[in-house]
Amino acid sequence: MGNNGAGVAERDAQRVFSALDSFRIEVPSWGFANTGTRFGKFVQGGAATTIEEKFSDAAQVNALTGASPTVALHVLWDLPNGKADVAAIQALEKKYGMRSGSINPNLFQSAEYKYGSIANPSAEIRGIALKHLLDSAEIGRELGSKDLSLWIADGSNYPGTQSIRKRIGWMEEVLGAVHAALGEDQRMLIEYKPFEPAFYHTDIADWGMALELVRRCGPKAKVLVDTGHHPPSTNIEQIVTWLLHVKELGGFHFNDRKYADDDLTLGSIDPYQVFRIFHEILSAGERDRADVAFMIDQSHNLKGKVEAMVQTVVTAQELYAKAALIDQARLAELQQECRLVEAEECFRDTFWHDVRPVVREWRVARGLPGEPLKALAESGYVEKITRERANRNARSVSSYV
Ligand code: LRH
Ligand code: MN
Repeated sequence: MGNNGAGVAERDAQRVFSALDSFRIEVPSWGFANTGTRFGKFVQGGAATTIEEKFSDAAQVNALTGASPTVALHVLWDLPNGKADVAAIQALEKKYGMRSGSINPNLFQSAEYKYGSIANPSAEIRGIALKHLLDSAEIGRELGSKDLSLWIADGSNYPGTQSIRKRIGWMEEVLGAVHAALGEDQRMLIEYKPFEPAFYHTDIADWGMALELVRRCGPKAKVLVDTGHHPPSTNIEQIVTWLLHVKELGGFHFNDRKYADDDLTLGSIDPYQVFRIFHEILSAGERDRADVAFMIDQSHNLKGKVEAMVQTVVTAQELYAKAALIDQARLAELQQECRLVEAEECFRDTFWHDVRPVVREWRVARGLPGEPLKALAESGYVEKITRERANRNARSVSSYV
């Protein structure tokens, strides 16, 4: 990344342009809604409540960044009437020029899932969970969406209260049935999480458990890595590299955290971590990374929701551009010869490099605003939605209990 003249700059600009031309990251519908913690919710007047408002906000983010044409849907939150809501979603896709992304079933909020959903000791309740998963897969097929994204909150709060062993068997049974029902080019992504809402054991707690379940399900099942779902100081890029190596990496839920599953905005706490993850992806080669889905999974409890989402996509684009500038050939040489400091400098050099000017050039060259956040502020969009939605949002409850 030396500064020896225009040649290098031109070559690097090309690498950033081609990296950003292929970079896509999906936004979550729930990232635009009023969310909080168990200690309360700070209601925002402009927050989205209806699925139309979520599509409108997602379309605004895509119009400003050129990188987020799909919006992830959470079934019970966005299609409360299930398959009957598909036509309405298709109409919104047309109206806002967006596509439905991953379909996320809700197997965690209903009373019947107190002791679990697909791992519940009651066969009747496992049946209810399976039906919701099959309905969600059907919704995905009708919307032409590729990924059924499964997060299973199941677990227990006290040792001895549940058979961890039996629950594994029950999960395999249900997940196997879902895999068998998937459409031709549909996938199921299995997300792991170490704890919360369960605080003693979680049935799918880490990448090893998710990987084993994926392998037992079949070729259409892949592992989903939520960057917030690891014990502190976990080397997430090493897990990513393993999953790429065994060709079982399906995608990511990107966010950031300081302590637990804080769902903070990507790169706000540890941008170098995202850079290291993107490096493993980019050094994995075209074919291996072709089907790795990038998605955002955040809840914006304090930041303005649309601003936070634009900021997140912009940060992801900048970190991806930096990682695309790593001189992979030189790095491999230095690594092979164990020239540690030179290798680290070669690796880190682009992380220090300010890619914002060349990313701005890419935006303008693609007919996008050079500064998305500035363009959002100048558009008056947030003021407009706040005027339109404030009365309704003022009625929404903020307390937890
Ligand atoms: C669980 C999770 C999951 C989503 C939810 C909104 O923590 O990461 O991916 O269903 O957040
Ligand atoms: Mn997630």
